[in-house]
This record gives sequence, structure tokens and C-alpha cells, in this order.
Amino acid sequence: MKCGTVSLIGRPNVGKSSLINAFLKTRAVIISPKPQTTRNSIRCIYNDENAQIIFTDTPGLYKIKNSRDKLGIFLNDEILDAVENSDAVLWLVDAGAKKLQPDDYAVAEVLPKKIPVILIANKSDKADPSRVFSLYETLYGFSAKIAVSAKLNKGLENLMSALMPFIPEGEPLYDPEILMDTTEKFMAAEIIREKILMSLHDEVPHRIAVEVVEYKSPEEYPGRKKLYIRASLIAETEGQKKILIGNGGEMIKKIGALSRKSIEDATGFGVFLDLWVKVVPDWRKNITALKRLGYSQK
Ligand SMILES: Nc1nc2c(ncn2[C@@H]2O[C@H](COP(=O)(O)OP(=O)(O)OP(=O)(O)O)[C@@H](O)[C@H]2O)c(=O)[nH]1
Ligand SMILES: [Mg+2]
Repeated sequence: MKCGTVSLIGRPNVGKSSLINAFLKTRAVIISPKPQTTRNSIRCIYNDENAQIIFTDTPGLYKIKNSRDKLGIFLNDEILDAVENSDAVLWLVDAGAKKLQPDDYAVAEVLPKKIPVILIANKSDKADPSRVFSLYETLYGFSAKIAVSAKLNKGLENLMSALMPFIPEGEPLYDPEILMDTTEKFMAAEIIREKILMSLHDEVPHRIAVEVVEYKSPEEYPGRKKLYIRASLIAETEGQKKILIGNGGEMIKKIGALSRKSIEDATGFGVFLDLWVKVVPDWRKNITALKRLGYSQK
């Protein structure tokens, strides 16, 4: 048997989370058309008859504008931690990318030279990857270059064959039944955040955090027929709170209905979802708040 850890890195929105879902053949991690969807490193476990691979989804590379942006600093720490503990790295780029960006150079500099890095041109259903390959070749000594489409499940076998030589011999670390190394509570919060990303425009979703404050599953509370979830949607300002609630509560109702359906599909239980909106001024700059929300390691 082989067993190893592989992290996925790359600019926001290139399809890192989509590729993990394609490997796992399920909707494990949340995805959205908006950049900065993923906020935490999330370990997702792939199994086949010969190997277990622990894929770490990471937040999109993020430019920190100033040192008060504590959420931004956390996102970058998450990426570096994931990379340093990997047997191989998949660096995802958009197959249609036209030029290198300053953060590409920054990534090339911080990647530990001893870890093999495979360049992945995703979204190859939309663009010919040959240009992006020659572009990135100048930047780093990649171990391999593979074109894939997470959307159409194309190129995944090629990618697996390129990756396997870097996965060390070893016994599985996780029970093959386990899909993700995270809690149901975290997954519920992520699903709600996904619906906020789907429903609200512009910057607003990026200003919102979700905290599940109560999670009572029929598995732990056999008296209950439904899974009870109480969650706070945390906004930075009264204005954002208003947008989240919407006219006559329309928006929060929509977010609630979409979330409930997805959590029901994911858990197999009926769900009673109790959503509250609250304002925590500047939560993205506040270490105590970030810690409580799972966005701080220190
Ligand atoms: N056409 C096409 N679209 C894709 C493909 N893979 C992902 N997408 C779309 O690209 C968008 C971003 O996908 P995500 O998987 O959330 O991207 P990400 O890299 O995880 O983004 P962050 O978490 O923000 O860093 C979504 O709208 C996906 O549906 C692909 O192979 N082809
Ligand atoms: Mg993502």
C-alpha cells in the first residue's frame, strides 16, 4: 500500500476545490464562481485499491495589503503549513491564463525545493493549455505538467499516474470510510457559507462568517427526529446585516432554505435550521473573533 499527503495550491478560483471533489467523486468541499471561497486548509481523503492520498485543499493565494488584515495572514499561513507537510504539491493554474502574476513569482520562491511540484492546467475544456505550460515552465522546475478539466472529469487518470511515484509506501492513516478530516459542524457552516456566496453579490460574502453554535444530531440525541442546527451569520456592519436579512427577511429565508436542503442531502437527516444574523464590528481584524471562527492558529 501507498499513503501520502498532497496539497493543492493556486490562485483563487482556478478550481482547486472542484478538482478535489472530482477525485473524491462527491461534493466534499464547497466551490463557487467567486474568488476566496475556501478559507481553511481542509483534508480530504482519497482511496483506491493501492493507495490512500490525503489531499489538502487550501485557500486561494491571497495578497496581504496590510498587517491588520489578520484573515489574509491566516490564509497564507494555512497554505504554507499545508505545503511543508506534503509529499507532493499540485500547483493549479487556469489553462487560459495569459501571463504570470506577481504572486506566481512569490509562490515559486516560497515552495520548498525538496518537494516535487506538478503543474496542473485546469479548465482545459475552455482553453488550450500549451501556452500556459510554456509560460509557467520559465518559472519553476516542475516534475510534470498535466492538463485537466475538473468540470468534465478529464485528465484525472493522467494526473494520478504522474502523482503516484511521489506517494511513499505506507499503511493508510484514515479509515477508508472517512471522506474528510473535519467535523460535521464545520461542514454545516461551510455549506451555509456556500449559499451566502451564491446569493449575495460583490464583496459582501467575503465580509461574512458563519458560526454554528448548536449542532444536535439524532445520532447523539436519539430522542430527536431532526438534526437541529443553530448558526450565527456574522457581519461586520449593520449595512451588511440588512443585506443578509433582505426585504422582509427574504434573503435570509432563501439562504436558509438552500442550506437546509444541502445539509439534508449531506447528512441524510431532516434538518431544523435556525439562522441568526449578528454584527461583530471588524471581525476580520479581531484575533479573538477569528480564533472562535476557526480562522486563527495562534
Ligand atoms: N469551465 C470550467 N470551470 C471550472 C473547472 N473547474 C472549476 N471550475 C469553476 O471555477 C469556479 C471556481 O472553482 P473552485 O473549485 O471554487 O475554485 P478554487 O480554486 O477552489 O477557488 P478558491 O477557494 O476561491 O481559492 C467555479 O465556478 C467552478 O465551477 C473546469 O475544469 N472547467
Ligand atoms: Mg476553493
